[in-house]
Amino acid sequence: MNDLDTLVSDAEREFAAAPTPAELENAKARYLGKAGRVTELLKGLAALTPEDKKTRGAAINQTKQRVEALLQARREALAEAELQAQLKAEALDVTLPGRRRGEGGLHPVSLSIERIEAIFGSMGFAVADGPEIETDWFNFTALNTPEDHPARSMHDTFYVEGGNVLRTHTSPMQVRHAVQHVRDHADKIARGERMPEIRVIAPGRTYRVDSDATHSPMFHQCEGLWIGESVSFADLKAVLADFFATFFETTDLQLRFRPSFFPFTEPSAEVDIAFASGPLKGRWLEVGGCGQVHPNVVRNFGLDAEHYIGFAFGLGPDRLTMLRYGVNDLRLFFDGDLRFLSQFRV
Ligand code: FA5
Repeated sequence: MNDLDTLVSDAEREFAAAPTPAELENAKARYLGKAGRVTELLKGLAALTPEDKKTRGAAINQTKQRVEALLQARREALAEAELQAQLKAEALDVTLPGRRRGEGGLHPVSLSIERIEAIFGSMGFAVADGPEIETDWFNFTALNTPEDHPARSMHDTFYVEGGNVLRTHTSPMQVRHAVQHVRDHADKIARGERMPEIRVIAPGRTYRVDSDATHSPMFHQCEGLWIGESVSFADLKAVLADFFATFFETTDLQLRFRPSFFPFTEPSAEVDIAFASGPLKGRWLEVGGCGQVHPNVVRNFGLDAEHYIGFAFGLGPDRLTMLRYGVNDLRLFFDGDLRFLSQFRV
C-alpha cells in the first residue's frame, strides 16, 4: 500500500468513526482543511520536477476525490441515520383510539329552570329577566319592606357601592315587570278599558349571607306574578299544585301552605312539599314563599289597588333540584366538581 492509499484508508476509518455531523466535519478538516493531509501533499508538489509534478499531482488529485467521495457518503449515512431516529421517535400509531373531548352539559339547576319555564309557559306565563345588582327601591322599598326590616341588615344582605344590593330575592322583578306592563298599557288604563293580565315568571340568581346544607350564598329563585281583576288565593294554590305535580311527574306529593309573613303579600304563606312515597317520603322541605300581593305594592305597580288583585310567589329552583335528584346538600351544586355535576348530563 503506498502513502496515498494509506491516507485514503485512514480517512475512511476516521470518517466511519465520527458519530455526528459535527465530528465528521472535524475529521474532514484533518484531511481537506488548510493544514490537512491532502493539502500538505499538494503543497509538497512545489519541490518536484515538472515531470514528477504531473504524475504525482494527478495521483494526489485522485486521492483528494476519493477522500471527498468518502466524506460525502458518510455525510449521507449520518443524515439518513438521524432521519430514521427522528421517525422512530415521532412514530404515529394510527391504530390508537382517538382522544375524546370532554362533553359539556347543562348544570342541573339550569335543567330545572328550563323545566320551570316550560311548565309555567304552558300555563300562559311569560318569562322576564332583570338585574342582579338592584336598587334599594326595587329590592326593598317598593316591596313594602320598612327601613328596620331584618332583611335589610348587613348580616343578611350583600351591599355594593352606591347603596345598591345584590338582589336578595327575585321579587324586585314583580315591580320592574308590572311597572313596564302598566306603562305599555297606559292608554287603555286611562280610558278605563281592561288591562291585559300580568302573568309572568322571573327566574335568576339571588344572594344572601347564608350557608348550610339547604342555603347557599348565591342561589336561585323563580318569581311568579299574576295580577288581574279577580285572581284569588285559590288560583295560587291551583297553579302551584299543578306546577309541582308536573315538575315532579307525580301526584303522589303533599303541598302545605304554612301561614307566614312577607311585607309585600297579605295573606302570606311558605310552601312546603313532601312526597307520599319514595326515598324522601315524609320529609317536608320549604320550596318557596307566596301570597296575595299587598295593596301598597299594587299601588307601587301604578295600579288601582281597589281594582287589581293577584298573587305572587318565589320558588327555590335549587331546592326543587335537590328533591328531584335526591341530593342532600345544596352547596354541592355550586362547588364546581365535575364528578358530581356530570352525573346530571342529559
Ligand atoms: C322570599 O325570598 C320571597 N321573596 C318569596 C315570595 C315571593 C314571597 C313572592 C311572597 C311573594 P324566602 O326568603 O322564603 O322568600 O325564599 C324563598 C325560597 O328561596 C325559599 O323557600 C327557598 O326555597 C329559597 N331560598 C332562600 N334562601 C336560600 C338560600 N340561601 N339558598 C337556597 N335557596 C334559598
